[in-house]
Amino acid sequence: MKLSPLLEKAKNVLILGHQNADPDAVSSMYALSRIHRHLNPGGESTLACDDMSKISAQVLQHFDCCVEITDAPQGEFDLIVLLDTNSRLQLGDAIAPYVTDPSRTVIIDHHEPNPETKEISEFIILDSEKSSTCEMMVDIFHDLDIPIDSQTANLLLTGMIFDTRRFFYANRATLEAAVVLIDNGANYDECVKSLISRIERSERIARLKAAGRLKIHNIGKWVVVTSKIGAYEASSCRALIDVGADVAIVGGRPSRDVVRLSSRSTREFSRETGINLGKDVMEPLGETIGGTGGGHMNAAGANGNRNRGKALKQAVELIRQSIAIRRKEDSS
Ligand SMILES: [Mn+2]
Repeated sequence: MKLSPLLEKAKNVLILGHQNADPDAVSSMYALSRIHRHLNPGGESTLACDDMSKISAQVLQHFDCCVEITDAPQGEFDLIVLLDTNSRLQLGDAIAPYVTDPSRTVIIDHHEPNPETKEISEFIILDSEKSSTCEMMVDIFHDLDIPIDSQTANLLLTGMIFDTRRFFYANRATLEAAVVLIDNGANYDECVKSLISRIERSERIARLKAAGRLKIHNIGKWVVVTSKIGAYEASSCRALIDVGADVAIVGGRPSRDVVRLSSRSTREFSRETGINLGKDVMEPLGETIGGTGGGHMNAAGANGNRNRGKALKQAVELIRQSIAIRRKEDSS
């Protein structure tokens, strides 16, 4: 598929990113608007998404990039380009209705294709091997022989750093694309800095309190911890895992008759014990606290209105029993 004739012809392009657009989405949207400007200097592009993440706003501000991104695009568009997503669902309710004509819709994305992808667009550039959409944009600039300005280079490198978790998920092509961006004026230090954000004071206090009130339960080789706080129970669980727990269960009581439980475990714990925090722990605890519970293997929660202390004790017992049963099965 040739992207350049489509962009050369298009007078008004609508450039879309997914809901709660992250730095990979926002930076690739900006980069595409630069490509359009280069190919069709008289044309207009409108950038839109259903809300932008806090960190994306911070990145744009860090680089003094005053690009306008709307959640209610106005007017007629000859071409629509979806970046960093390939489904209507991920665009959100406010933006999805703009995607109507596959013959005028382009998708540039690095996620696994969705059954819907082929229905919404006839022009798909999709590479799920790529670690970010920003990395794909570097290739597009190269293929079209368009120079990358330093502002765009900074934003694209930041998007790559964000999606690769600072190059934890990267291969040779990723690193080469990063070098291209640095050669075109991106400043690696500034890109990393633009993504650093300190969590709010109230949340940090909650995490520290959770650590201060900690109970440690040694179950075989596993360290299971429980604690109680007012709010921020999920954040506290993450913090406790970072400090060294294999499993963290925190009970929050944001108001008198509300009890919220949150839990996290390491991958190593779930892989070796087979314990699913959603099914094996939070589902039964939902009943104990007079509500419901559930979730995933390594992250789960429950909401109710009573028995916070009892539920935390029960959580530890449920984990102890599951481990004991498994041990018996292994030795028989
Ligand atoms: Mn992405």
